[in-house]
Amino acid sequence: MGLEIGGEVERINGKEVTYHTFVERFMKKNQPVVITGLMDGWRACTDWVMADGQPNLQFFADRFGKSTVQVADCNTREFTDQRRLEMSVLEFVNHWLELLEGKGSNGFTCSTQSLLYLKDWHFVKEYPEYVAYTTPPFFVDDWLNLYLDSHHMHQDSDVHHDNNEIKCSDYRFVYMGAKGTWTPLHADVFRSYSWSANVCGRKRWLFLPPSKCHHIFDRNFKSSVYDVHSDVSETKFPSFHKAVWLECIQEQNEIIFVPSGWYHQVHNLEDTISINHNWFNGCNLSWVWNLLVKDYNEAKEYIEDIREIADDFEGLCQRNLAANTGMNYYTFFIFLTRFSLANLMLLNNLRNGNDGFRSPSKAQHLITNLVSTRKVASRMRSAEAFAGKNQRSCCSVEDLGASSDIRNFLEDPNLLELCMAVSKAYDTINEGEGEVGEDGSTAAGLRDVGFIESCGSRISTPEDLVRMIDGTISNYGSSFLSDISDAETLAI
Ligand SMILES: O=C(O)CCC(=O)C(=O)O
Repeated sequence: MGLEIGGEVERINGKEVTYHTFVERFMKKNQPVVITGLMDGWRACTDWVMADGQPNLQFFADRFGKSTVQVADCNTREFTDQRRLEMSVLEFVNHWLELLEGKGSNGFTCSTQSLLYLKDWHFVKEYPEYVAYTTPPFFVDDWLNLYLDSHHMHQDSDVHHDNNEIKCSDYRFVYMGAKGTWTPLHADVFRSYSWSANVCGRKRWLFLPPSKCHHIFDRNFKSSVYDVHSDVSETKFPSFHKAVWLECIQEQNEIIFVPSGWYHQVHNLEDTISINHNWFNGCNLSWVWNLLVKDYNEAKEYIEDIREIADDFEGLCQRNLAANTGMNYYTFFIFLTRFSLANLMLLNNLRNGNDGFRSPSKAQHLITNLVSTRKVASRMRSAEAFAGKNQRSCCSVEDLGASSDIRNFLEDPNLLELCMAVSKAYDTINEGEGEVGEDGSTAAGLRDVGFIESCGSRISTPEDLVRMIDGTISNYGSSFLSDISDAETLAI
């Protein structure tokens, strides 16, 4: 039985839409969109593509051949994903070239050859000096990658070990696959947004909005359909036939914005190379927390029968959550704390600037971030994980900062690095909007944080974080905040 396609993804010209409009129409409304006009001048678009539009495989072999990458075998399912192999880029390219040579004159490949798809290559981390592209301004408010550029998500040695070093290093990827390679049905990690840019080739995307995702789950909401084009069992997935899909054919030089929680399956219609980032920010932060709560409840239910005999049941749930989901309540909380501090330091710096309040949009942005962080932190307050008796699991030595003096956070040079990166990102956005660029954030200015310390000496729980945000914001006084509308929504 075929799929019911209910419509197509909207298309816009990225040059004709402002950042503000993009946020309102697509990020906040959580709607997918295909965007043209944002890939001009990318080095990837020349170096990686031959004159006839085909991938320049020889370039990859020569320049990046030694890199070790993850490759999915598209013909073999392993649990909820395709089987992954590890190989060098050179081996991957050679396999691809063999596939091309093995093609008959009719264009079909020999059926015994496996269909390999290079995925999740942390290209930017591995080749920082080779600037393949610049992130379009619509996507630079990326808390996830900004944070991971200066911090590890996991301090806990259980989760953070050398093997994970590259795997957890960032969420900026290159994908490369021959015609026919594909990605099974899924929603993105952390329920993040993603954007995916086609450097060459074409992709077919099928989307299902979050409100309709129950159609692709089994009766118990435990497993979801793997391949929408396979013979999906009606007994197992009783309402799958009711799903109505949104379709999109993404051409070369087009970028697709994938909103939070939308299930999607993707097929490469031609030999394709794409660049892909996952990210979240103030607009979809609550999606991340909702997912953590859902996955935590599942992790807890799974080991409920050993609750009585476990020394540290909560700690065990949190370790399992981190292993399965990539984050747990504590890592997310530390992330929120650091990110809020960076926002507060930048805000303070803007207020203290000698040249006055030069960047109102930037201040507005920082406040909006704090508002959304406060909302999530406020919901986190009731979590058992932060109750007094469970603080021990949270405050392991490695979870530096969580239990510590606020000074530990503030004196960490990585926090300063995060501040600078956030500042630069918001300057980029504001420049695009025609506002004056850099606000002149300096390390010395950012370190002037007495106002934050005055709000309490420790941030160990979401309650402390909420108090710090409220306290420092109110510290600014109404004159500073008078033209920043979001500040009002902080009032409790
Ligand atoms: O391009 C692909 O094969 C998959 C990309 C994807 O799933 C995503 O960007 O979320």
